[in-house]
Amino acid sequence: LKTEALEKVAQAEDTKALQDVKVQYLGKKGPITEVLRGMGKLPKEERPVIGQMANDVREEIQVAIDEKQTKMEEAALEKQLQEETIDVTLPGRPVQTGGPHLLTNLIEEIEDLFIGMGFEIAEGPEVEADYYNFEALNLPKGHPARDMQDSFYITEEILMRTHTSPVQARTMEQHKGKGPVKVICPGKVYRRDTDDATHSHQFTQIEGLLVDKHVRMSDLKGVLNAFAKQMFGEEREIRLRPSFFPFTEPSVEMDISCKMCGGEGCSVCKGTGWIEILGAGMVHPNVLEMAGYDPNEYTGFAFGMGPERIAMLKYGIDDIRHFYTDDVRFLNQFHKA
Ligand code: FA5
Repeated sequence: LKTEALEKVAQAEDTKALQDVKVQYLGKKGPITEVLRGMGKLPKEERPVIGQMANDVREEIQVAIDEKQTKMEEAALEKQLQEETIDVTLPGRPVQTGGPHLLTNLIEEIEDLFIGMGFEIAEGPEVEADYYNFEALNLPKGHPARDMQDSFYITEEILMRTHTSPVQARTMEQHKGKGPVKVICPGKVYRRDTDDATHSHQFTQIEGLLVDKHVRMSDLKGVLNAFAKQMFGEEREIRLRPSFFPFTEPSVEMDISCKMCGGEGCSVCKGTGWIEILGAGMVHPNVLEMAGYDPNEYTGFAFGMGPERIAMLKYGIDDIRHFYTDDVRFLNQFHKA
């Protein structure tokens, strides 16, 4: 019986078969239980001998089953480990990494250019007082030129700034009418403009302001020329047109020849061959005076440019909306390695 049971244990191929063997030989209806149950019928002197023997056999079969069970579990674990092995020598899948937006990079490039000419960086709030956005810039309430910049008002006196020019007024005020000011002010601005290929309702500007004794229009021209040549290269054409801003007198606008059509005229430059990138001029005496500077002693120039337009011209981007729709296929082209 014992040999037969041990053989079956050895032959069992899975836990189910092993369990069957256990039930068959050690179960309640198994032969060993039967022997033990029939002990009462045996002569007294045989009982200990038979009992001992039955217990020994049961013990031996039980040990064999337990060992087999452990072996099976180990084998199963081994198999699982082998199947789930990770091949660490396989090349990894490339990880998509983000990077600074192309506008962030361009703004930094422009900042570096002006820092190289001795300018410092100044900042101001995006939620601005009507006073700094308009009044301090010679645009009193009801001035028709306020319509040039359709605004998002928050209250009657507070709005989303429509340009970075309020930082001019704030910076001059901080200097309390004394000493030179030479800053550029990058930041976001907001207008109720209808979005199209060259207009966005939220865009960025970089303001420039230089105030000192004896600053002339030719200084403005020199700085803008140096900037444009470094930004676009010697071969691109630049032109200054007379213009109007209430906070500068005289005022100009600077255009760069269109890269898309090479000056022939296309949908981006609306057939003109030129794209306007900035407004500029000599700081109006009223603006100097309101900020505490004596216009008889000090003069200055200021400019405000649109980095989106500059990026479009520099990289040949045909629609300003690409900057703000977050299409990674577009953005990835401008990631620096
Ligand atoms: C101004 O905002 C003046 N504050 C600029 C200035 C500063 C003049 C200092 C004189 C002295 P303007 O509205 O033209 O001006 O805007 C300046 C530049 O911002 C434009 O040349 C253009 O490059 C960009 N810009 C204007 N409106 C938009 C728009 N909706 N979307 C994208 N860029 C725009």
